[in-house]
Amino acid sequence: MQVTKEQFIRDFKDTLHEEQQIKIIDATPRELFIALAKTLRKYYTPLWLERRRDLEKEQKKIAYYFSIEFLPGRMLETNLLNLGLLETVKEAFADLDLDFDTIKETEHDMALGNGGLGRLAAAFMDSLATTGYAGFGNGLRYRYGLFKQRIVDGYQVELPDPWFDSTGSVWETRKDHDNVYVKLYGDVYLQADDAGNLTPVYQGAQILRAVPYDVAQLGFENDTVNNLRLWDVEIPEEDELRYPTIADRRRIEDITAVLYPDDSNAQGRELRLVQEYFMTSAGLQTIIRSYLKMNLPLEDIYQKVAVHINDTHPAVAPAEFMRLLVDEYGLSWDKAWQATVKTMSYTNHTILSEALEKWDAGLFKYVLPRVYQIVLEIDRRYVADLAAKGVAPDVIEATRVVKDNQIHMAHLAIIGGHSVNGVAKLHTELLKEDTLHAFYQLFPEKFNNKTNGIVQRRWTQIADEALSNELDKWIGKEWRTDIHHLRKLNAFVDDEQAQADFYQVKQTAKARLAKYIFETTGVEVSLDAIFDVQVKRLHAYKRQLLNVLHIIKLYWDLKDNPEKDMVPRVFIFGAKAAPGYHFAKSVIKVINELANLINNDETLGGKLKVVFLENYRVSLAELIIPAANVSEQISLASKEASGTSNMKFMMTGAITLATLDGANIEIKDEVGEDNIVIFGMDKDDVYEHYQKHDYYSRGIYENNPTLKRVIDSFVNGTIPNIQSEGMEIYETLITHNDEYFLLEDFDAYVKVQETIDKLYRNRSHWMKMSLVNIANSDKFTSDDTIEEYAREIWHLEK
Ligand code: 26Q
Repeated sequence: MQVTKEQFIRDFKDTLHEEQQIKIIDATPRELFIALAKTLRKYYTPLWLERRRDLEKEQKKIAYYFSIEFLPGRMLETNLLNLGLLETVKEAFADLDLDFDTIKETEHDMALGNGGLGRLAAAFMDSLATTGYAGFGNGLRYRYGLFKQRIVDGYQVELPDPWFDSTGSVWETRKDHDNVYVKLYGDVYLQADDAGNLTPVYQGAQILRAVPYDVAQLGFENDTVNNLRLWDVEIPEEDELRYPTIADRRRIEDITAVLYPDDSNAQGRELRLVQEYFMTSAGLQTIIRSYLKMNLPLEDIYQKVAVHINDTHPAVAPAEFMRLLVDEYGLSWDKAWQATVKTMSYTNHTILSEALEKWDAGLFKYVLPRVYQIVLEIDRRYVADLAAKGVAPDVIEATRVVKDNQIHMAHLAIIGGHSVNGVAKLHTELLKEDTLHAFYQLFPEKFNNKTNGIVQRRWTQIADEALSNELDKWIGKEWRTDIHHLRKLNAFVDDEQAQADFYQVKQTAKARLAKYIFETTGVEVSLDAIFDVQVKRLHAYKRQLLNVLHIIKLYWDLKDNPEKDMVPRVFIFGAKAAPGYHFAKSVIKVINELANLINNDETLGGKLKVVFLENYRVSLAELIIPAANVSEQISLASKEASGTSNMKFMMTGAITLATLDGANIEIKDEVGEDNIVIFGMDKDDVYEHYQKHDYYSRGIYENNPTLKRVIDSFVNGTIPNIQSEGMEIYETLITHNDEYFLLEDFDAYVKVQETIDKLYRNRSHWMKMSLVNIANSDKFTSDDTIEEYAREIWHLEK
C-alpha cells in the first residue's frame, strides 16, 4: 500500500481529532494506539470489501478453518508490516517525537488460545492471506483470553484477562446482518408427512443468537484481506422473558466468557460442549447460506467449500453439517453424506489419549438431542457398511463413533471427512502405526502429514529488527519477501566478520531481555552467560523437570567446587500451567524457589542464574526468543506432536538442544547433525519400554549417586519452602515410576549440556552453527505449509 509519511501523518491526526477529539500532545499512548489502529482500518477496509466482492464474483473455493483457539498476540505491527507501512509509520512517529514502542506496548495480546494449537491457527490465517488463498477462520469471541499469570510466593496465580474494553477490540467489526440462531437442549421427535418423509420437531429448545465479529487478516504486501470470524452469543429479544434474572442471563453470557472452562465438574463439561457446538453450528449455517447465494446445487457444496476441523474441538462438524443438509435443506442422507465427507478434513495435534475428546452419550443427548440422533445414525451405517464389507468385528468396534456410552469425537472427524493429518513427520507416523492404526488400515488414503510452520515475518522483521538489518547487509533484502533467500546466508557461515556481526546481534537481543529480567524480577544476568531457554506450556511430557534436575546438578557441582570451570549460564523459563493441573503448578513453585536459592547464593560466583518470567505469551516470546543461545526441546520422544517454538528459536539463531521428537527431527535434517545437539532415548526406545514393561525408575535412582543426590534435594530441605511440592515431585519420579522417563535420560542430558558449554567457548564455531540454523530455517515457513494444505487437502485455487 502506497502512503507517504506526510499523508500518514495527516490521516493519523485526522483520526485522532475526529474519533477522539484530542491533540497528539494531550493523548495517552493508549489513545495514540487506538488512533493508529483506526487509521490502518481506514486503509484496509476498501481492500476487505473488495475481497468479498471478488470472491462472490469469481466463485472460488473457500476453506474455513474451524478452531476453538486463535492466538494472534498483538496485531498492530503485523498489520503495519503486511500493509507495507511499518517503516513509514516508525519514521512518522519519530518525526512527531512519539515513541513507537511505548505505543505498541499498550496493545493487549489477543490471547484466545493456550499455546501451540492456537498460535498455529493464527499463523495459518496470516499465511492464507499472504499466499492469496481464500481461507477464513471460524472461532469464538471469548470475553477473557487465557488467564493472566502472576507469580506470588513462587506460586502461579490466575487472573482474568479482559482483552477488550467496553468498546470492543479495535480490530473487529460486528456483523449483525450475518446473525444466525443456534438450538440447544429440549426434545426432538420425528414426524412423518403425507409422503412419509420424516421431519424433526423440536420442543422446548433453547434458541440463542450467534453474532459474528470479523477481524481482518491482511496478507503480506499483496492487498489481500481475509477474514477471521469470531462468534459471540446473545439472547434473542423475543426470548427475554425466559431469562428473567441476572443469573439466568449470565449462564448464557458464560458460553463465550472463557477459553476452556474448568472441566473437572459436570457443569464445566456441559459448558464446553455448548461452546464447541455453538461455534460449529453458527459457522456451518453461514457457510451454507453464502454458498446458496451462488445458486448451485447443495450436494456439490464441497466444490466450493472446505471445512477444516482443528483438533477434535469442532469435530461435531460432520454431524451438524448432516443435520443442516438433511433436516433444514432436505437433501437425502446419501447425498448429504457424500457432500459432508468431501467437505470435511481434520488435523490431529496430539497422541496423548487424554486429549482425544470423548463425550458422555447422556450429556451429548441432553445438550444436542437432534445431533445425537444423527450421530447414532452415522455410527449405525458405519458399522453396517464395514460389516457388509467383511471387516473384522474388533476393528469395527475399535473405530466406531459411539461405544461404551461415549461419543468419540476423533472417530467422528475421521469417518466424516476425507483427510486426517498429523503435524510433523514422526507424529503422522505414530498416528498411522499406533494411535489411529485401525483407521489407517481401513482408510490409508485419508492419512497425510503436514509439518507445522511459523510466520517468519513476525519472528524476524517484527521481533528481531537487529537480526533483520544484519541479514539485509549480508544477503540483501529479498529474504523479507521470499524467505527462501535466507539460504544465501549459507555462503557466509564461515566468514569471521559475519560471525562477529551476528554475535553482536544476539548480544543486542540479550541486553534487551536482560533489562526486562532485571526490571521484572530484580535478577541481574551477565551478557557473557549462555541464555538457555525453555518456554512453553507446563506439562509433564515436555519435561521442564528434566531441565530442573540438571540445574540442581550444576548447583551441587558448584557447591562442591566453586572453581568449577564453566561458562556462566542463565536458565530462563516461561510457562503457564492449566489451573487444575496440580503437578504442573508444583513444578512452577519449585522452579521459583530454586531460583531464589541459586540467585541469592553468592558462593556460586554468578555462574548460575535461574529466571522464571511470569505470564508467558506471544508478545513476551517476541522478547525472549531472539535472545536465546540454547533452545530447550526436551520432551519425551514421541510425545510432542511437533512443537513450533523450536522453529522460531532456530530462525533467530539459537542452537537446539533436543530429543528426537516432533519437528526437532526435521530441524536436524535441515541443519545436519553437527549444528544441533541431540540426546536421549528415541521413539523406539520409549516404545520398547512400553512393550516390555521394564522401566524401573527406582533402580536408576539407587544406582546413580549424582542423580540420587539431585532428587533427594527435593525432600531434604536443600530447596527451602517446597515441602509438599518437593514431595509430590519425588513421588512422581520414584514412587510412581517416572511416567516420562526423565531418569533414564538424565545422564545423556547432562552430557550434552557439557557439550553446549564446550561449544560455546569457541565463539567462531558456535556462530557458525547459529548461522547454519538461521540460513536453513526457511523450511518452516507457514506460507509453505499452507500451500500444502491448500493443494493437497482443500483443493483451492489461488
Ligand atoms: C482436550 C480435552 C478436554 C479439554 C481440553 C483439551 C485440549 C485442549 C488444548 C486438548 C489439546 C489442547 C491443545 C493442544 C496443543 O496446543 N497441541 C500442540 O499443537 C501444536 C501445533 O500443532 C504442536 O506443535 C504441539 O506439539 C502440540 O502440543
